[in-house]
Amino acid sequence: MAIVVVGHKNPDTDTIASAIAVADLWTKRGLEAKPIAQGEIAPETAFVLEKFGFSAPEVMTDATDQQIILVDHTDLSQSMDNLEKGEIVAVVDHHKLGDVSTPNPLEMWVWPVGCTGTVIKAMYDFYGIEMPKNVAGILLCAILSDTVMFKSVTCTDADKKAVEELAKLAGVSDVMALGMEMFKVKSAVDGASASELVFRDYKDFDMSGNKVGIGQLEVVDLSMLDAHKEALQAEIEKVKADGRHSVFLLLTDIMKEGSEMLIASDDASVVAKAFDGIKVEGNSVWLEGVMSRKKQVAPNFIKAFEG
Ligand SMILES: [Mn+2]
Repeated sequence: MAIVVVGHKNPDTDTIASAIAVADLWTKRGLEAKPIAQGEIAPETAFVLEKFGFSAPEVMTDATDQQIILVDHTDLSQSMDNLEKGEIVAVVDHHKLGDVSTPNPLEMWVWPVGCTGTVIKAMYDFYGIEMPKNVAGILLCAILSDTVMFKSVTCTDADKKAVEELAKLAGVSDVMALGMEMFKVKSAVDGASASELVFRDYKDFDMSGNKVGIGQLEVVDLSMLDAHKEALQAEIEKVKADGRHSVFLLLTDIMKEGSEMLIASDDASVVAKAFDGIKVEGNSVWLEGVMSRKKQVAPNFIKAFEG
């Protein structure tokens, strides 16, 4: 039975591209493996797969009796059902170590870089296996996506170097043009409801006993959202009213490299506390240079709620 290679729930481009690439690498090492997904793929990922001639991996959610390789996550909450009834044989990731554990030794490749794709490039090199052109293409896109075209604070020199080499392998001459094309697909907001947009990339946090939601929409140009802002504000007010202290929605402009944050809160003074006394006018604020919820927003609010 083929080893299943799986990324996190609510799959993004890195998770899907990494599953496909690692399955290819393992199969070429003589261990049959197949990529799977825990759910439907996002429009950005569909664009990337189509561009390089792949179809979406089969959806599978139960790990019972499977041999499994985890990519792009090690948190039980993000992984397959019944993971303990399967056997994890390898992990390839770039996040903090989560809470999975194994009874047997395993192969682990976990690096503090901007994307799992960067780790996988190094694995092909390590095993001396030639990477197919189309695999190079999707890994290249995964790195551009995860690092927001090198602008995220999570991006490292290793990611940039991997992109350079992958672009050669994939025959992509203009990496930034490909990235823009991809982010335009990701930015598409017309036709989506306010609720879909708020929850497209949304996480709830427990901050000193307060339930706080933070969503994020990344677009290539904030003006794309002008017609939607009122509805988005109304939607986050609604989400807040459902048992939360605050809901924040980051509207991230990847070209201007900053975020407008829409605010719905029982006590909006936490925003000034979180961001050095910044002045809030009405229910939104511009956060210059802020693009990462994980590194530049959630930790600030966690501290603000503590104080
Ligand atoms: Mn990733």
